[in-house]
Amino acid sequence: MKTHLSLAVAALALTACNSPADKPAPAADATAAVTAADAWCRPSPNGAKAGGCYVTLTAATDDRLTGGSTPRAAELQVHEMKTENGMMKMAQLTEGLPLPAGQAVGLAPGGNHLMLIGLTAPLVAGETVPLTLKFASAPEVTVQAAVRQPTMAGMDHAAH
Ligand SMILES: [Cu+2]
Repeated sequence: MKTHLSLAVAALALTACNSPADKPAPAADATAAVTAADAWCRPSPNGAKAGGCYVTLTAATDDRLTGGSTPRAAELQVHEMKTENGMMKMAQLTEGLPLPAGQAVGLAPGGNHLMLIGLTAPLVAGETVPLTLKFASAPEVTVQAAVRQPTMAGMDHAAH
């Protein structure tokens, strides 16, 4: 019994020694940065506990938008819209939203968006909401999002 045990330990030690120790180190890039433009939020309907915000992000190096925070809500999540059985549903992007280097990634109504969950007060058109966005590599960015109605073509007709 004792012999078997020590053999097993020896085998384990050998395995550990043989495992590749030359894993590539993560690229420590000091230039990792994300610029945020055109941040805005939709006014939240009366009594709604959640609100949608949108922004255009451009990362200097490959990165991911992982989440964020705002003093206006308990949580700020990154959501995607997907169609399931003909129904539009939204889901949290738990792995974050990929931001390829140098490419402007737009979050917009009907697509990826920032979800404010547990609003402290309704988002009212005309006010400004600070949003702090967090990334996998780049330092966090705080933007001032203007609360306004969407200005998409066709919106006037939708109001009829
Ligand atoms: Cu959402």
